[in-house]
Amino acid sequence: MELNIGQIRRDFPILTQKVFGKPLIYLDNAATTQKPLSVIRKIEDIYSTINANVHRGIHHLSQLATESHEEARKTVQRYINAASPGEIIFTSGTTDSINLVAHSFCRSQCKPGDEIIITTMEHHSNIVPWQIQRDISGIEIKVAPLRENGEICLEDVEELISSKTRLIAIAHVSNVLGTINPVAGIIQLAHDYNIPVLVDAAQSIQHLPVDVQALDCDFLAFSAHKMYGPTGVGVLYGKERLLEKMPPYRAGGEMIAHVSFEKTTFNELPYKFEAGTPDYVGSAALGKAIRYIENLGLDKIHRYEDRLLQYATDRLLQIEGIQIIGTSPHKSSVISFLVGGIHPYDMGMLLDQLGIALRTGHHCAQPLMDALGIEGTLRASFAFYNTEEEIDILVEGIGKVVKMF
Ligand code: 7TS
Repeated sequence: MELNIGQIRRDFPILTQKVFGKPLIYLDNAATTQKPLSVIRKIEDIYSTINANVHRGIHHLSQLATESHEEARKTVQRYINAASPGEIIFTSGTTDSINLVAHSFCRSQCKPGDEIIITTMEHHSNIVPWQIQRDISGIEIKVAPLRENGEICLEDVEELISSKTRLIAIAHVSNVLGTINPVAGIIQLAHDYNIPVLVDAAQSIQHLPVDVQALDCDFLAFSAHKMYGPTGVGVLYGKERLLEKMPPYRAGGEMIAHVSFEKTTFNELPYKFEAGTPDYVGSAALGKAIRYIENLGLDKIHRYEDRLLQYATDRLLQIEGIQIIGTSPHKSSVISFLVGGIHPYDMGMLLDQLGIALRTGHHCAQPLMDALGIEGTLRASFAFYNTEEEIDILVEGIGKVVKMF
């Protein structure tokens, strides 16, 4: 049985909305996904029934809230097949997760002149934290180049590896090009040189199975809001033996074992990295989002989204003057494009009037835009609730805009 899209769409109340009198066609899923009722209701449910601060009270509600939060951690652990719940750190999102590693790893494992390798296609959140560490810790940043069709090649990464390389940090899937990077190969290669790898899974965790033990990645970062969960929550997975060696990133309550004015000792994993009250409502809602994905089945989701990607690519290529940016055969359901000389912003504004929500601009990947020699693109990114009919309306809409110019 394949996915029943009609039924799935009924789980997402926002999709029935009209925008400017037109049915909403939401194609900005790489920025954030919409939320199913089970996730929305979970948030309401917690605030209505068990709300209390976690890990602190012996009272009944606090116990229930703590159980719910820790249950969510186990759900995440199962979803990415981590070895233990202590390896799952709740953060506020991918950005926060990468900042945690940049700060804590560089502080404890890097000396001036040591090198971090990233790639040309990284989101700013996998560039700027390393630049800040360049200023603080004196590390150098090396950047793997982009091949013609928007791919990163193992040989190019290997060429950058030196005796000073301390970490490779790479996106699993590009939020602009849609390229699925050969992370398994890069991890194997890096491990041959004893170098750990951080995988930015912000754009893969909702589309592809990610098994951290099979991949053998050392760190993995992702956001709940891009996988049908709430905003404000994310995850950093880290191998226990690496996390054990890293100092806390933020300090405050929860992350301590004992505090005196003379000396403070830190809590065990994962709490060492979770200072302050965690988003225990968000974590439980993320747990629901994961269960929603699991109920549909990632294999079916992947098959369906791949079909949408092929359909949209074929239909878009029928438009005269269109240029698709990112043509790797290994792509997730993200399509960046430009049409003739029309500025992406103008096209995006006019499509919005037709109820079509696309992303325009540099997509927080300005160095990638520089490498491509463009200012920005239009981007359509698909989720399992999108349909071929919506793609037809998009293509029709682009046709209308082209005629206007
Ligand atoms: N890494 C990648 C590959 C991303 O696509 C994004 C967000 C992030 C990191 C940061 O995630 P956050 O949840 O911490 O903000 N990407 C996008 C996008 O493509 N459009 O809006 C946000």
